[in-house]
Amino acid sequence: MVDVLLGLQWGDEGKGKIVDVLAPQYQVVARFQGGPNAGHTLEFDGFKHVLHQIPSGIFRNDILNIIGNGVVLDPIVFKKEIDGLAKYNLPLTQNLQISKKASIILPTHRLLDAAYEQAKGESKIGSTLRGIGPTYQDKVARMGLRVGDILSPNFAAKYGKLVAIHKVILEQNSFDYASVLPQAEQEFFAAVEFMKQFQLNDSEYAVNDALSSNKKVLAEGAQGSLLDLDFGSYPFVTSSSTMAAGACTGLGVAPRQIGEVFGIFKAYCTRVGSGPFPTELSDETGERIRQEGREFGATTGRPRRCGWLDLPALKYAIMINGVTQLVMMKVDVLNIFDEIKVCTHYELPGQDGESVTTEQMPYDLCDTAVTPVYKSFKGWQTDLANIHSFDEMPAELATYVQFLEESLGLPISFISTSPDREAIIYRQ
Ligand code: 2SA
Ligand code: MG
Repeated sequence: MVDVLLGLQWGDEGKGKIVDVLAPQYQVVARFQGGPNAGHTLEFDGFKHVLHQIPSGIFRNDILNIIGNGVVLDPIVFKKEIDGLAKYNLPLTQNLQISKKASIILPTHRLLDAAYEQAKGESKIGSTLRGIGPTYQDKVARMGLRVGDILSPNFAAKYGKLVAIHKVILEQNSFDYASVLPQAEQEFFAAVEFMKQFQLNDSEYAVNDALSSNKKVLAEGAQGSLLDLDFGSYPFVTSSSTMAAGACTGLGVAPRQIGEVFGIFKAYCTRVGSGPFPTELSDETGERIRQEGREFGATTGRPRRCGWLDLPALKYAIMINGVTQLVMMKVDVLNIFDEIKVCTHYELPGQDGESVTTEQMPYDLCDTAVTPVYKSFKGWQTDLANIHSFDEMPAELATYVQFLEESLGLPISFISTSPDREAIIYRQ
């Protein structure tokens, strides 16, 4: 079976850590969407490493890591990531495969990302400017380049044809590309050559062959369910399908092959970039969460917006993904609070001026004044570092966890209490 691991919020739930923890149970770890906009942080044995495009199973030598067809891959970032891994002596040309059908991010895609954001002005998405949107746009428009194209003798010509179209758009937007493009193109073509030493294949065969020989595959999601192109707070979303169904199209596996769906969420919420965020705290409490949780973008360093846990949003994400197991991250960040809040439902303006309550995500979250209604919990105010089982949890944390499990209708399989591999509270 393919188990899927994904974020239930707006990204940065701590997926990288959990993939790394679960990895020993799998023979294959595969990325199915997104690209260098992702920042998956792994910490163990006192070291920290941020991965962007490479699957989080890469530090385990006996795992095959696959960059699937649903990914948008930037060769320049890829080369930098591989160079950054050199010191670990990993067998990268053997345990990493890249789908020939993955899309390639060109230097002009990054410039287009910036040009579109500039043109949007006030209503900009807050994109990571890694060229994600424009690359998926070209894929859907059926004019993008794919990894397999780099093996073609016509690659330079194909590249030139697409870049000529990009230049017209950049000029229409009065975007100065001439001063940066030549240098970026040089780096791009060097990185494309570099990529050729890796296994480029039709990875849908690799994944399905693994399944036929009873191997276990873990599909590693990037970003989060509330950034999904269809179900996120459109237009403030990323351009890929971040939900469980995306693993099918992004790897070439049938829906009936999907097994467990691990839904990762933080004990509070964060969002980086623009867009609606009902439980956002623009006050001192939000600032305390940001400092305590070190909530700054792993790719861009941007400060993340912080707020209390949002159950309507979480229930929605659980529903569209068919989550089977929950994993709660970063509870230790809440150790400092004497009061912890959870949004149980929303209040919205109704048609006749009276307010109505709902537990559902409103269609027009961008335009509706949503007031979160909170339930308060007493904080546990205890260090959780040496706690590894549910039985040892402080009573206040146990009450909080029990409330979440009852509200969400699912067990929380484990709870993470710090970035380290070992810092986990397990359900017995
Ligand atoms: P894009 O670049 O087109 O995908 O941006 C569209 C929206 O998606 C958000 N987005 C993210 N949100 C959280 N984490 C992401 N990854 C990095 C991280 C981000 C960073 O791990 O911290 O370092 O800033 C990620 N990638 C995309 C983005 O903020 C836009 O709202
Ligand atoms: Mg991240």
